[in-house]
Amino acid sequence: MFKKRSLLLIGALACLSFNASAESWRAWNIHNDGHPNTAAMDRFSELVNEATSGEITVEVFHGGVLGSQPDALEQVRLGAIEVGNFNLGPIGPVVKEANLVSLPFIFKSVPHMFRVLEGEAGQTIGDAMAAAGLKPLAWVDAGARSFYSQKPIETPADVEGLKIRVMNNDLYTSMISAMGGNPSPMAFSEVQQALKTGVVDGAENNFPSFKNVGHYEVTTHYSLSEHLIIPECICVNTAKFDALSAELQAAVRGAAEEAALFQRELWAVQSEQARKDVEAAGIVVNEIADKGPFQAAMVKVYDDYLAANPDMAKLVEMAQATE
Ligand code: BDP
Repeated sequence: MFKKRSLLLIGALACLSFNASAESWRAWNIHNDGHPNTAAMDRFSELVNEATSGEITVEVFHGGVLGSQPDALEQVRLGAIEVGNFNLGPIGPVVKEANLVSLPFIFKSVPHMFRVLEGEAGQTIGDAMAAAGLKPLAWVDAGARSFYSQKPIETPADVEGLKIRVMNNDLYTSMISAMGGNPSPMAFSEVQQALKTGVVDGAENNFPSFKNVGHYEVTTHYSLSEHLIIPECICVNTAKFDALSAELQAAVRGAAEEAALFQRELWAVQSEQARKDVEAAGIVVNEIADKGPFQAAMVKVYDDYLAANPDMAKLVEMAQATE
């Protein structure tokens, strides 16, 4: 009898110690099914589970149900949520260095953006994010953002007088103001209704997001200004990550890197498909042969920003000097 009891006790203790070392993480994702990042975050969760033999499990909450992006960023910084797939745009107000990517036309293309991130500038941004509690484990693709509205936007003058929704970052309000438009910062979840009811006249985003949350159902023209190429990250609360053993850190990082590669492949295919789908649904996509006037309008945005943040000049130069 005594023996049986102690065996039971040993069994229970073994269970407890296993549970004590197992961690369950929550992950934030703003997108719904059908968006490449949703599939990539699900893949990340599977890969973490495999690579850590179940020592870390990640439950992904899609559709922004854990909160708006600025709120979720705060929660990851505080450790209330462990992981997120974040856009670097809303990170700029929290981590100044991340604002490099929110300067309009700073990157020549998506590959150029990745080259900058893989170099010294990316290291500086990543270190500053980690110091703020948001450690980037891998960078993911978010294509280029363009304007959409009820009319084509072919020159900066077409933005004049329009109320345009932007993400939460002063650089985007300056960008719209520099063209004579009225910027309206707003949570992603509110944009479709705002477009529908005319609270805003337009917005800007990439094709997958334009399609996935139905913005194409309430606008008519998508104009290829490609004024912002903003990367995203799979980011983890720094303290949580740093507290892991070296093996677990390598496993989690490896899972994020693999999920990010998967995301980039999906992005290439699905962003092209999203464009075809919105065109088939009646959206007129207009090319902008000369982006020069948009770039010229942004000179003031750069001048004002760098006058207020002279310490950012070095990062801007690094990005511009990257081939
Ligand atoms: C999407 C990004 C998402 C942003 C959203 C927005 O993936 O993180 O919240 O744009 O415009 O492209 O708010």
